[in-house]
Amino acid sequence: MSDEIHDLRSFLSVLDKAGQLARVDREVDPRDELGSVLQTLERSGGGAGYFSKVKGHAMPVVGGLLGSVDRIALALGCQKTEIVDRMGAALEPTGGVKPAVVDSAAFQANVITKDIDLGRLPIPKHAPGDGGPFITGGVVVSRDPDGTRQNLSYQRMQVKGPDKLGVMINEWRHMKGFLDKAEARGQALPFAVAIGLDPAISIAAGCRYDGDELEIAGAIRGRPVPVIKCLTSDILVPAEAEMVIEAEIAPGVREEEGPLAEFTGHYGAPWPSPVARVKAIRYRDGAIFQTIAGASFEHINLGNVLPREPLVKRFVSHVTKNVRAVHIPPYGSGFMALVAIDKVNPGEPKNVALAAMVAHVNIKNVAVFDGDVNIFDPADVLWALNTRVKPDNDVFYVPFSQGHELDPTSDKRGVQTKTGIDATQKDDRGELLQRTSYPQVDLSQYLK
Ligand SMILES: Cc1cc2nc3c(=O)[nH]c(=O)nc-3n(C[C@H](O)[C@H](O)[C@H](O)COP(=O)(O)O)c2cc1C
Ligand SMILES: [Mn+2]
Repeated sequence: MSDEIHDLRSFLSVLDKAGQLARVDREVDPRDELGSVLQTLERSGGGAGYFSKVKGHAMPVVGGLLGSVDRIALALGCQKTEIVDRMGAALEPTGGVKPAVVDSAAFQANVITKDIDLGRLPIPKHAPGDGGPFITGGVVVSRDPDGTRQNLSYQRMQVKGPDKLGVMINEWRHMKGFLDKAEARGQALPFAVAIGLDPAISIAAGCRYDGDELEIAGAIRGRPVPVIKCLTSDILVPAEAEMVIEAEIAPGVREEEGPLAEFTGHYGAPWPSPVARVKAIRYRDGAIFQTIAGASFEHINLGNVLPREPLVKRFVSHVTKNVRAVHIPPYGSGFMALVAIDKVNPGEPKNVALAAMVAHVNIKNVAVFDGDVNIFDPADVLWALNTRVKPDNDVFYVPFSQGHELDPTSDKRGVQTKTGIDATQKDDRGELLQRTSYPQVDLSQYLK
């Protein structure tokens, strides 16, 4: 299946065939309406959204593509249970597949370098409290001013004028290192935004990797990502993108940017962010604009779930040989890890919880289950938490440990309390307790 996917359009047709694309043909306002439709689709188990009529624009918009485990499995061409190991393999530094430079791209069909007007693009204002329209689903391609190393990342961009963007770059991002170097020399930092992509590239961009994340996308697909040089810099961008925006950050300038719905499910505060000028926009004929609603499961899957589940699996595998499944549920904003094990020793679940807590700084709460619990089903998770946990024995805290600054329970430096929960069945009652379970039937045989 994954062989079929090489760009956005081929992924959309895979989603459509699988009944995972919700086509919205009614006119939808990109301001405050499109984001609500996306979020409603996601929370009701609907498909990704394809908006054919966006008010004031000829260009269609898609969003929510990687908002569910089913669609992530389709994107990776694997079973749902294989996602963690597929990502683990793709993130192995030795497994990277370098991109290959090509000499033409479909987005060369339409080129704008004069009278740039971002208002002509269907850039949504997603959540009601967002500070304005933001490019959120674009993958930023930047380059170390000292060399040839490229980097992929998500840096949301607020539209601040016809050719002006506010670019949010956290302190610890690779792109921040590039910007610091450029600014120290009084130089501008060029970058490109690739929009409308093979989901392997979207997934790679959310990963932290000490190299060019295009190599992760290549590893996912098992072949090089075709790339082509920008018009205004030497940056190499994915050649099969729907659209490429080229821009440049002015050195030393900061202006207020935000707020935007954050992965924590809260609005972030406005922030003094760098400012960029757009120099070129190119797009394919019939280009489709891709977006990600802030605080959506898609946002959390890309930034907090897919890159980190392999880390949790690796860390817990150090303390037990009996890992059945690992999951960072998007509804926990990336702060919770769930682990299912076939328990051998009574103390094993707590060691597993401790290991998961240090796999990534954001992991705050860890619950460890028996192998019969489906940790991908919130109903099963809550059932086990309520019927297999004796809090005085089974819950422990690690106060004053390091978490993420944006976690609303942490202090300004990210110091918070981590919680471990042994939600496995305890031996002293085990023989009395047989879990009820009804065989699952094929409902299509009953509902005609
Ligand atoms: C939808 C989405 C939006 C994001 N927005 C920002 C942002 O505005 N600023 C930021 O610094 N990181 C943001 N992130 C996080 C990082 O860009 C991203 O996870 C990436 O791994 C960072 O790349 P790096 O490790 O190469 O620095 C966002 C992540 C996602 C998935
Ligand atoms: Mn990086």
